[in-house]
Amino acid sequence: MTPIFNNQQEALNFYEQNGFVAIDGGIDSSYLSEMRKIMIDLVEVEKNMINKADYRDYGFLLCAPYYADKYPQILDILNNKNMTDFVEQILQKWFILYLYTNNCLPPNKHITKASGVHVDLPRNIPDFHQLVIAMITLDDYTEENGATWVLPVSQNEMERPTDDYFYSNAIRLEVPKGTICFLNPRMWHAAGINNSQDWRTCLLLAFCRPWMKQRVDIPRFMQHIDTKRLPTNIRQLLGFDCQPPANFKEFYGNEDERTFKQPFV
Ligand SMILES: O=C(O)CCC(=O)C(=O)O
Repeated sequence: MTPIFNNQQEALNFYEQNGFVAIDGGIDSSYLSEMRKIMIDLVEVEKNMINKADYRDYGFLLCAPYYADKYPQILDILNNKNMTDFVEQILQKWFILYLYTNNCLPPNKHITKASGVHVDLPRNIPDFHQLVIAMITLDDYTEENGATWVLPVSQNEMERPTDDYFYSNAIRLEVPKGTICFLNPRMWHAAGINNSQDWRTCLLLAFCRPWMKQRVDIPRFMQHIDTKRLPTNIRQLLGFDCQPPANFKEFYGNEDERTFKQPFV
């Protein structure tokens, strides 16, 4: 079994060394079950909506917050302090969501786009963290249902390892549901093959610096939703406060007057 950390500093040390770490998410099991069902339903909704013959993203949602009108609980995970405290140690204050998706592995050996050996970020900036990925397991991850393969200490390797090397040296993230697995996006990894008769599900959140562009423009994706009443911390994480300043007050004003929240440089 993969070690599960409760202490943030120990978890951070393990992450920095190995390129991944698993922590206890402290998440209510009824929330996990509810989200599992919602994710599996939405995977079908999105597939039918995209309706393309060459659709390769089956099992993956382009922007989970898009569905927060019907399923507001999708946003509740953003209040998880175990997750946000850990990410803040790496990306510092005012980090935002780069992407909020999932990777649900369909039953019976269906191959998904994450099944091959890959990294999630093509660029490497030595000694600088651009993104942190948080994979929140909604099922127990086992070898049988496709627990993720990770290659420890591979986050600085630019070359893709051969499949032979990868599968002889990588380990599986065998963790219970409700675990938050943090992945350095430069670490070589692969989703496993789901040989079971049921879905293997998770939430996948990627966080970036507030001055970076999101993978998709989440605030514009949510235009059909009344987001004004969302709590400030949730709006900030969704990227509502990261517009560059457009006038003097926004640049020089007090922190709470600014429409963008990012450290002064
Ligand atoms: O679902 C998994 O096991 C891994 C997901 C992954 O590798 C990805 O989405 O890039």
